[in-house]
Amino acid sequence: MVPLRRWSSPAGGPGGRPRREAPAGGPDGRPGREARHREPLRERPHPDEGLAPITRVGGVSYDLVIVANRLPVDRVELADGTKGWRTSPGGLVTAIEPVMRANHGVWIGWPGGTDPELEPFESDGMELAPMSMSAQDIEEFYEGFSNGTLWPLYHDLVAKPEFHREWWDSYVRVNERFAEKAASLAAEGATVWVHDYQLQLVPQMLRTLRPDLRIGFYLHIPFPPAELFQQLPWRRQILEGLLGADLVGFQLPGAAQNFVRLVRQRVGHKTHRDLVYLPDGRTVRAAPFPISIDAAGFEEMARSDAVRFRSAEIREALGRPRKVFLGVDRLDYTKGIYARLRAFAELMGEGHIDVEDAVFIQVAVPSREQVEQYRILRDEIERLIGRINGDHGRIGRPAVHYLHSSYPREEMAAMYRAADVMVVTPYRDGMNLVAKEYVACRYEDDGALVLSEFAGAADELRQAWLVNPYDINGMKSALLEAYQADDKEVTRRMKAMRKQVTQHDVKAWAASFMTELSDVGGGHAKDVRAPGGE
Ligand code: GDG
Repeated sequence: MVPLRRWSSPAGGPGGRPRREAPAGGPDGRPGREARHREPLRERPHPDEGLAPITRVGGVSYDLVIVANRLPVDRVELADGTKGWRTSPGGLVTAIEPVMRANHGVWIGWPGGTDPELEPFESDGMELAPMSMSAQDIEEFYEGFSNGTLWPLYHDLVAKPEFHREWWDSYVRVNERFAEKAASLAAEGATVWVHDYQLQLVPQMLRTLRPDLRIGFYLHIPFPPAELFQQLPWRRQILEGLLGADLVGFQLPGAAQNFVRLVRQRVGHKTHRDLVYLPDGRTVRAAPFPISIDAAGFEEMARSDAVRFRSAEIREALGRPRKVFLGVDRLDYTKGIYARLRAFAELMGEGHIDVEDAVFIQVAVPSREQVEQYRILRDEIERLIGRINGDHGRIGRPAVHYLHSSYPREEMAAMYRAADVMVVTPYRDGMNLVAKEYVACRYEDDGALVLSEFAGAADELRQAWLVNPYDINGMKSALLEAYQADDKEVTRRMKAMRKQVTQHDVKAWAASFMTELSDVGGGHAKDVRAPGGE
């Protein structure tokens, strides 16, 4: 296996249970080769001493309030037993951090674990307000309703959603607490931006508490078609919760249309195109805002000496294969990791790809480890990789290099730089930032992207080798084509994709959402029906 350095695991992962502590350096516990002569690419948790509590004058509050399930930092236990903070990975963090810094707002969210509620504090120039979660909240609100009901339901039933009334009750309670916290921190007439499926009731709850606020909501995952959404016993409450916002943002136009259609059918409000007219005179807009990345930041990182050096070192450690395939995903059943590895293995089995020629690096970032389905998925993937390496590997040359860990951004950039073929094959994905990050790092216009049609990113990255992840043969053909494509073809495609990603970066995404949010809302003079719905 490649001695990639791990990002030291937090003592309390989501759910407050200990995660496997990762050794520094190589997976065997010895320092990686590079670690002996160079400062490792690693993020370190910082202890509490560095944190300044925010001084609020007379209960002063914020003009911009971000409300998300997670804070951009995790509460972790340090080696000496004291508590500290560590920047956490994830799509939302990557996207929101620059917006927060530019606007100097406050971010409300859960730092992981079950510590009691802490005072707001400043970290890395960002003001953060931690929310507490009890073990019951984690089990019923987070692992239960959010990840056991909504996540599979919103991802095309890739897994079977479970409906439990006590999970729903917990979802309502936690949403209420988030809404109350936001109401207490927002200045008069402030803008509040609520994020994602865990907090869909917050907009309406917050509007009831603070009618003066301008409220935006953004859904990072897909919004399902009516045929699936209507299975949800609490469908109407969710729709009404979202309608508390002035602007409801989605990744893709289809999701916004699904929402408007459901509001018309299930709540009975009058709608016209992307607008919903409420009986109280408010107008709500539902529109697509495809999220992106800090493209310039990724490119700069990829160009840095440290990352270039590290990327060469990775290829060297892999045994200098001619081609490197790469997958980087949270270990989630929506991401299609199993199917892509099977496709790769079949190509090896059929002699199209030789292990002396090509290897696959699969990074599987630990995720939702307390949820049964995720543990089963991990076992299945690890069994498959064992079989692939047993069948196709040679001494010192495994076919698949599997890394179950998370890494600092620089290490990710080094992997993106080291990879000739990036393989992103989710069954369903709101956007998929990994695909865009890969493109941003390929500043030499090389590198092939194999991308699922069912990732939101496929709408923009049309020049990728697009695949249906349910079609293993189709996926094999695309992998092979990408592997064999000549440089000219690869460059033509990558150039076009780079143009798209650099021109539509996360700054543009946030700016367009904020601009729309400041434009919408207010009254209408429509004669609307009182909600009848169902
Ligand atoms: C949700 C939606 C939507 C991953 N491992 C590490 C790490 N990451 C970063 C990646 C990327 C992000 O996490 C993952 O984002 P994705 O978009 O690929 O997927 P989700 O986590 O499922 O995100 C998704 C997204 O929200 C944003 O709206 O695109 O559809 O499902 O940025 O780089 N970062 C670091 N170390 C890791 O080990 N530092």
